[in-house]
Amino acid sequence: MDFKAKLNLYSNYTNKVVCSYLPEEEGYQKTILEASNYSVINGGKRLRPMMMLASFELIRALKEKKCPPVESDSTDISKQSGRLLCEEDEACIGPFMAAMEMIHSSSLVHDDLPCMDNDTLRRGKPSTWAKYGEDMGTLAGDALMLYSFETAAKSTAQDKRFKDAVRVLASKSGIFGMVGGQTVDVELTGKKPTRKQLEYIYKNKTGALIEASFMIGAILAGADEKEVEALEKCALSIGMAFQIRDDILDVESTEEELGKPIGSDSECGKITWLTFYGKEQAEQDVRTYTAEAIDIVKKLGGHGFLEELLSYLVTRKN
Ligand code: GRG
Repeated sequence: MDFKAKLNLYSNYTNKVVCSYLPEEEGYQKTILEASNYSVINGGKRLRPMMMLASFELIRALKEKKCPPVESDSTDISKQSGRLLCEEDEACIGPFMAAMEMIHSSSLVHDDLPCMDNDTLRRGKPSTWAKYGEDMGTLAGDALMLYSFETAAKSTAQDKRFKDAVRVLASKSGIFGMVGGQTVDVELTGKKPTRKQLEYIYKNKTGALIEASFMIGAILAGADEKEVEALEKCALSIGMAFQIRDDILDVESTEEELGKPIGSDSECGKITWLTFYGKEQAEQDVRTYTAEAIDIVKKLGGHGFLEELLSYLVTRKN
């Protein structure tokens, strides 16, 4: 199977799992349910839950000393039904995959608000606040953030793994993760950050959820502390590469391709990796961080699809 076919398989399956946990749009609070679901269903590459799934498969294969299912040419379930996990595994990790995408979506909803980036376009469609109003946009972000934990609680993971996974989900999303990174990003808008501050922003604002995705996938598959740490490091490199590529796209892409206005960083007065280090160095850094991440995956036994996905992200167009 070529990479594009595998990517289709993984993203369709991930999307199905994520959407299966979205709440019904009913009751007096229907508007907020619609606004929350709109922000999740409204496109999105599903990269974080997909990475969580790949990390789960990587550790599972390492533990079982066999190839990840999608790479195998034998009678794996994916070829028969487009399903990548058996029912039991899906009940364990599925709620966390959905929870991760909900937190990610809630961060995009809040990031687009007038008090943050004031963006009216997201994934080529009106951003949530632009469609539902600023009040409902704010509430939709709040609602999704909390519903993600309600969803994670549906996991059938065993006690210790469940507790560890929830702890990672909360801490990487919060003050010592994404919220921390966004705080510094907002405070330094219009000012020149130091290298350390810039690195802190990228590691936390963008990297933290990617780290959580890898770590949770690994924890649920039974990884030991060292394996979780290795994947946290791997994900940090991916997060750095991903955000630097995002900076490049903000300058080089088109609104049509990106699904949101380009040039928004400089318009907001943000110093990015690109403006700080220059285009050549930024492109080199994307390649170096990605190579570091792939090296860690290989050292843990390798995962064909994940390695290809990471290489593909170096030149992603949206
Ligand atoms: C919700 C707890 C909580 C806090 C919100 C506003 C905020 C705090 C954080 C903003 C974080 C942010 C927007 C970081 C940028 C990360 C980034 C590059 C997102 C784009 O990710 P893609 O390309 O998006 O995976 P799609 O559209 O594919 O889902």
